[in-house]
Amino acid sequence: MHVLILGGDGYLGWPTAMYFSQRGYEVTVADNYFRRNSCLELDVGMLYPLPSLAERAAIWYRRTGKEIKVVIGDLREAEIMRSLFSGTVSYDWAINKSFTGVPETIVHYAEQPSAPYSLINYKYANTTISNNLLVTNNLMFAVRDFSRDTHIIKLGTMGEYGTPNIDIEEGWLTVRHKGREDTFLFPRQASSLYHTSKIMDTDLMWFGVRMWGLRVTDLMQGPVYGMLTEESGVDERLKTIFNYDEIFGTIINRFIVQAIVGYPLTVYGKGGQTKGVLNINDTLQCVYLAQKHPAESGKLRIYNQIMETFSVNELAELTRRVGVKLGYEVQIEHIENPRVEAEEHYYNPAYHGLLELGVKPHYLTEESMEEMFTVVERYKKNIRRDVIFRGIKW
Ligand code: USQ
Repeated sequence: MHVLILGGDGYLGWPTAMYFSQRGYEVTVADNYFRRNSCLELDVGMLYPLPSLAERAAIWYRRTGKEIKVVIGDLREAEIMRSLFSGTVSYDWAINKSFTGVPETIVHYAEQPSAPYSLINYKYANTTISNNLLVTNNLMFAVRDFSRDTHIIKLGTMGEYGTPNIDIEEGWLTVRHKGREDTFLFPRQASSLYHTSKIMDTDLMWFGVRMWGLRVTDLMQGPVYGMLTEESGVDERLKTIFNYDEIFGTIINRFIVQAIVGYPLTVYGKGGQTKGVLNINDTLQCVYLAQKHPAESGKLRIYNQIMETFSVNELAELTRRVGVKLGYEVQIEHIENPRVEAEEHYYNPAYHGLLELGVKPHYLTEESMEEMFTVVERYKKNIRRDVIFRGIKW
């Protein structure tokens, strides 16, 4: 089985590559270093430095004897995407440089993933929309033209649904209208341009499914937290990228860093915003189980990829409790919300599909948060207070 991971250098991409490799899959990763380059360009820092993707693959090979092939390239260029299927690809790192063959599964993470990034100004909005849509479209056509049976696992996001005043279903809604009934994609109303680009991705894939019988799984993921996975334990240098800044850091990771450096936890507005969250190890399980049980051809299968829900206030309170237990003085500050979003809302998403596939959730507890504190503490001297909050306004 060959798994191709697009965006294999990112926060989720690299741990996913090791996870599949560890389980005996042939793995190829492709990435253009968007995330690292943006961290440099925007000067947002990261908790610790990272080896290059080729260095990571070489370390992984030395430690486990398993090969992860690396392609550095911009997947907005259709020919680079197509080379991954046609066999004309040139690997930037591999033990065996011959073509592995078309992938049976593709995990598509090759997206600009940040809501604040997408609203810095019109240029960053353009980068978000052009990157996310072009890569998805290039992928769709490559699969259509070279390997229609390949299963595409695409990362969507819970933010596509917004915060409707009804229960959120897993992707689809059956509507009765004037005595007739049909099933449609669940209504979507995103609150950032990043999230809007993800809605458009879904629409592209839904088109490919209807026209050409592609098989697609869309994983509607909530904010992910954590950094250690079983495979990253193999070598200190294999840890994934960890951002705590306003642009690329997600809320739980950010709050832990803030608590450690004595920066008052930045709760935006009233803090009643509620999100479905998950541990990075659960992302890996979900993607793996989606691969094991692929969508049928001609089907767009959608799962809500969250394990539990918390409001921002609850997350801040949990961080404060854990921080105080560990001897930190943790303040919580409600600051003016730079985003346009509902700060108090109804939120009741369904999320049983992945549990039925067999995911065993790692819940967020005081103990699991304490473990994250102990890892972040080791890098305390690297933390830059100036990147924690800049106030990118919607
Ligand atoms: N928030 C604060 N204080 C902060 C940072 C965030 O109150 O310092 C609030 C935000 O206003 C928001 C919530 O916490 O209501 C979550 O913010 P976030 O930055 O953790 O997450 P978000 O911008 O929604 O995006 C992240 C990932 C994205 C993924 C998404 C899943 O960056 O790639 O798709 O989570 S979801 O939010 O379910 O759409």
